[in-house]
Amino acid sequence: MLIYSKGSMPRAQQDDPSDSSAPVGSAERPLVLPLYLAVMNEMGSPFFDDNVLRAEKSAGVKIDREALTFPESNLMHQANGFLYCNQPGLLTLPVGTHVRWIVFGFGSETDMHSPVFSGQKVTSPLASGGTYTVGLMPASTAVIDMEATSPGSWEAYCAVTDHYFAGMRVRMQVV
Ligand SMILES: [Cu+2]
Repeated sequence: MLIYSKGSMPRAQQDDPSDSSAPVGSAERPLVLPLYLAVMNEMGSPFFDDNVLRAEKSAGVKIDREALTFPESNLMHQANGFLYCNQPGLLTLPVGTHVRWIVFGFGSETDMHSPVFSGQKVTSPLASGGTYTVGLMPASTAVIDMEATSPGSWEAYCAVTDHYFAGMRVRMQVV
C-alpha cells in the first residue's frame, strides 16, 4: 500500500492505470517499488524467549544471554524485511526501466539510513545536486527516481557502513 499526496505520483500510477498506454517501467509510468530500511530489535518481540529456547533446542547448545555480543546479535538490519539480499524472488529490471523508489525508515536513533542504488542512474531529485543518496531519518520517507542503465548484479542498500555489513541490502539484476 502506498499513500501519496495528490499529484505526487505520475497519473498513470494512480488508481486507474488503464487510462495510460505507456508501459510500466517507462519514463512516463515508472515502476514503483518500496525500499523499507530499519533496524529491528528482536529482543523486543513478545516471542523472544520462546525463539531463544527454540534456537537452543534446535542447535543443541545453550545461548549465553549475558555475552556482550548478544544484544547486537539480535538487531536485524533489514531491507524490505530481509537480510543480505535474501528476499524471495529476484528483482529483475531490463535496461532502460524507470523505477520510482519510495524509500522509508522507522525505528530509533540507530535508524539513520542512506539508500543507494548501485550502478544505476539516479535521475531525481538528486542528480542535479551531484549526490546519489538521501539522508533518511526515523519515520521519514523520500522518493528517488532511478533508471536501470548498467547490466549486471547490483544492490539497493544502506550506505551506513554498519548497516551494510549487517545485511541491509536488496539485490537488483539488470538485464
Ligand atoms: Cu541504514
